Formats: sequence, C-alpha cells, structure tokens
Amino acid sequence: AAKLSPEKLLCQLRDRVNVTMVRGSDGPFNSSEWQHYLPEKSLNETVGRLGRCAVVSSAGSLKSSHLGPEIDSHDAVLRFNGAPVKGFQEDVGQKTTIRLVNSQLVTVEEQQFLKDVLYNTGILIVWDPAPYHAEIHEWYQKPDYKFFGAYKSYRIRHPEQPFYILNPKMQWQLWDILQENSLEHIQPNPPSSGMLGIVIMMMLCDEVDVYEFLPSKRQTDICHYYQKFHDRACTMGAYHPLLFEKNLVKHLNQGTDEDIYTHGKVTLPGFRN
Ligand code: NCC
Repeated sequence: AAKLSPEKLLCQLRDRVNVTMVRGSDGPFNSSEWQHYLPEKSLNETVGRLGRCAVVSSAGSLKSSHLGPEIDSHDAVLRFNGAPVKGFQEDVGQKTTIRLVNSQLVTVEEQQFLKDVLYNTGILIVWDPAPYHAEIHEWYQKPDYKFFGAYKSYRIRHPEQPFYILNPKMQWQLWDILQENSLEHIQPNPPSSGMLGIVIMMMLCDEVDVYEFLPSKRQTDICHYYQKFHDRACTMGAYHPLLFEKNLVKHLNQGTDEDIYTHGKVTLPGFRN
C-alpha cells in the first residue's frame, strides 16, 4: 500500500467521497411517512459558499488552549455531538454553524437531545454507522441506532432549524481511502464524527482549520474538554479508525508542525481549491 502524494490524495477524497445529505426524493424517504420531514433545501443552498472554516474536535487538550477568539474568527465553525460552548468560550469559541451528531446520541440520549438548547443553534447533521457499502434501502431497514423517530420528533419541535441526515454511503467511501493509504489492515468500522466533519467542511469551505484533532503539546488522557473522564482511546481510537484518520490528516496538512504543537491546528484546502 503505497501512500499517495498529498495532492493526489486530495483529488481522491474530492472525487470519490460523495458528501451528500439524504433528500426527500431519495427512496425510501420519498414515502408518505417521510413527507415534509427532510429539509427542502440542500446543505449547499442552506450554508452558501464559505471561506475560512474551523472544525473543533472535542478533545481534552482544548482545555486552557485560549483558542476561542481564533476559532470564532472563522466564517463557519463545526462542532460535534454534545460538545458545549457555554462556559468554555475562552477555549473553544462561541460560534456554531454546523453540529454533527451521531445516531447513538440522538437515540440513547433522546430526551436530552430534544430538550437541551445546545442543539438549537446552527445546522444539525446526524449520521449512523451503516453496513459496508450498503444501499440506502438496506441501511434503512437496519440502522445501527433506530434514530428516525427521534429525528422526526426534533423536526416537529424545531421545524425552522435545518437538520440533515448524512447519506450513509459517504462513510465507506472515506473508509476505503483510509484503508488504501494505510500500511495496516483497518477494522471495518466507520470513521469518527471528527473525520466525517472534516470532509464535510472541505466540501463547503475554501479552507479548513482543524483544532485538536492532531493533539498539541496539551495532549492529555482526559477524553473531552467538557468532562472529567480519562480514556486514551478517545484520542487514539478503539472502535473508530482514529489513528489512521489522524495519519491521513497529518499527511494533508498545509500548515506547520509548529502550529500543530502549539495550537493543535491543521490547515486543509477546500475541495474547490
Ligand atoms: O467523543 P466524541 O466522538 O463526541 O468526539 C468528537 C470527535 O472529536 C475527536 N476527538 C475527541 C476526543 C479526543 N480526545 N480526541 C479526538 O480527536 C474525534 O474525531 C471524535 O470523533 C463520535 O465520533 O461520534 C464520538 O462520539 C462519542 C459519543 O457517542 C458522543 O460524544 C455522544 O455522547 C463516542 N463515545 C462513546 O460512545 C462512549 C466516541 O467513541 C466517538
């Protein structure tokens, strides 16, 4: 498995990973049970063309980073799952343009997801681990988490907030590229929300700064900047192929190693560039 040059790898990502959201016209979402639930506008139409974007990982190493103002200086900011901003603005900023959540959170923590105001800002996108290269119909029959009910409940409560379902094909198109560019055999589990969010922003933005996905000098076993929970697997990966994702992102970095060390910051070009 020979590694591609960063330029070739970027082209592979751009050409082979279809970053699309499920649309109301896509079967089986074109049935009467789904009528009016999915947003009418595409994600591209909703966000418009974005310049400089930030992706903020949820890593514990964001603590005491003072990166908030720098993160907020971007045109758009993507955050993950239940990562809060209130009380953490100094380190992670306060702007949220897109929040990418996994189907486990939406399902297992449904009540909290439906009532916590954290989720009411910006555009929501949910994704669910699908069987390897499954057709959308096959996945629909057996999603990893049965989140469709919670999705509909949320849409009824917040009809004006854009809330998308990520097309499940994307995760395996991305996984194939991770595998092709890694020397080891990777467990066939989908990429982390972090990696999916990075590629979503590369599609939407001219340039993407990613914070604390590659850990800085503040690297810690504390899992999240907002919790007192220790687990090395949060940074290195267990279920998700996090280590391979991070190697790939390191390979694509257009910024300096100094920026990684001090700010945990990686700079990636948008696909249109
Ligand atoms: O922890 P999680 O991820 O929400 O983090 C979001 C993304 O930030 C990057 N990260 C996080 C912590 C860390 N120390 N280093 C990092 O690089 C990763 O890229 C990560 O994807 C997920 O990917 O959806 C995940 O979600 C959690 C959990 O489901 C949600 O937080 C909701 O409670 C998973 N944890 C568990 O299931 C216990 C986690 O494995 C993956």
